[in-house]
Amino acid sequence: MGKYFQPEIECASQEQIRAWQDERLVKQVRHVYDNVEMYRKRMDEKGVRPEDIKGRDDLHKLPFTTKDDLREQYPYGLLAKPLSECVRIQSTSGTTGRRVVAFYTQHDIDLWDECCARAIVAVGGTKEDVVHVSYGYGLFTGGPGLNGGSHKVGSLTLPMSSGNTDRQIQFMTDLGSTIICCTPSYAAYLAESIIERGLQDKISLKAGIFGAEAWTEEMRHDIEEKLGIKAYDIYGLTEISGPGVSFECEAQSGMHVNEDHFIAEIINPVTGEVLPDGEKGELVFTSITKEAFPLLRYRTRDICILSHEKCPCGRTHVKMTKPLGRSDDMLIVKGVNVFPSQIETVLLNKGYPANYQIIVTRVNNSDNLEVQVEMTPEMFSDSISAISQKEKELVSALKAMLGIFADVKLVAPKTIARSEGKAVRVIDKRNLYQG
Ligand code: DLL
Repeated sequence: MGKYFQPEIECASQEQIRAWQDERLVKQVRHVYDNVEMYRKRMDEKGVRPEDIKGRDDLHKLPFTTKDDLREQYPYGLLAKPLSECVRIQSTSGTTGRRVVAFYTQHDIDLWDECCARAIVAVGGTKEDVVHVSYGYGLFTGGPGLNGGSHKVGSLTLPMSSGNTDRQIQFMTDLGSTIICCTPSYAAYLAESIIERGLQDKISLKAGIFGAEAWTEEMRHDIEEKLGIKAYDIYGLTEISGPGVSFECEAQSGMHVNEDHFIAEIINPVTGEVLPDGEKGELVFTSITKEAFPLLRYRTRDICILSHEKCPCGRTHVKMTKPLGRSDDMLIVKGVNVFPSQIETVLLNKGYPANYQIIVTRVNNSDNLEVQVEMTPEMFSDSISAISQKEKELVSALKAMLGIFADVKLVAPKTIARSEGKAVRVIDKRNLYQG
């Protein structure tokens, strides 16, 4: 049996978890009905009164929330507490450039930190550990989330943020980092960089907490072998708090959802019907303890399977598989959420036709985004230097929209294959989703 951060919660009986969920859901529904106009309207339209929700069994009566709702309500529409009680925002990119902004009270930060602390303790973290956080800090939730969790555990926290690999490795060797938190692709890159420098013997890592993007079992084995560590998965999303919505334990076979804070459901993405354990569908979360930004039945678009099977680690909270795909077209490139519609908006605004293709590859564990765009016949007759100037303009417009570099190639008119049905806009050669 492993160690737990909050054993009485993490190993509570199913009945106890259920009782917490029933009680907290009733309170939460009242809170959002009284404070968020969108939910009040939606519930009124469905003819659902807050008092109709007596517990988890009534969850299906509540309306869903989507990323579009978050965009439309930007920035304050879904806020359920006065702004004066909020202490933080975090954010992620939206579909057409509008960002999604999530708000936190101090209570919300505390519960998020606790969820991340559970994840750190589950991989063996204690106050004796040196937790090296190489997720980005800032609006992205990765850095702040694991940082907060590490403080709760009492570990020495290195707020490295991402990038500057030489400095990462220097701190890692000088300060004896024992737990590394970053994206799996960065972990793989770090591993290679450590090997290249011949520093394998100088590092003291024992475990890694990797998430924010899809990764395969092969990648897990590769990282484990190269760094000589155990590699654990962690899942989360800004809308629901950030990393730590669920986390892997020593069994390394799916992630325990922190069910005392988030109720997980799997639905058929087309019909919205709730599916039983073991069936594959879209993961939906209801946050039952958050104050500032509580969402009802938020559709994550991640395709997963839930399981209540007994876990050897002793935790009783439901397990979710790694995301097995998306029910929308969102890509995660270099850890950044990218929607094809964002790219299309840039192209159309700049006067290009909607004939384009987005090609994502992974070279040396680093993602590469290429956008091929057809020129108009007029552009095609331009000089090579004029064309390369146009490519540069598109690179910077895309950088402004997405926040990451995309390689742009302008191609001759009518060279991108036309499709008879749905246009094939995205070619993702990474094969990250399994199952
Ligand atoms: O990526 C939060 C996070 C930070 C999770 C650090 C884990 C570690 P967003 O930027 O809002 O938040 O992106 C959320 O990323 O809906 C999934 O599609 C994807 N995702 C997150 N974790 C995993 C994972 C953070 N372990 C979106 N495996 C989610 C696969 C993941 N996909």
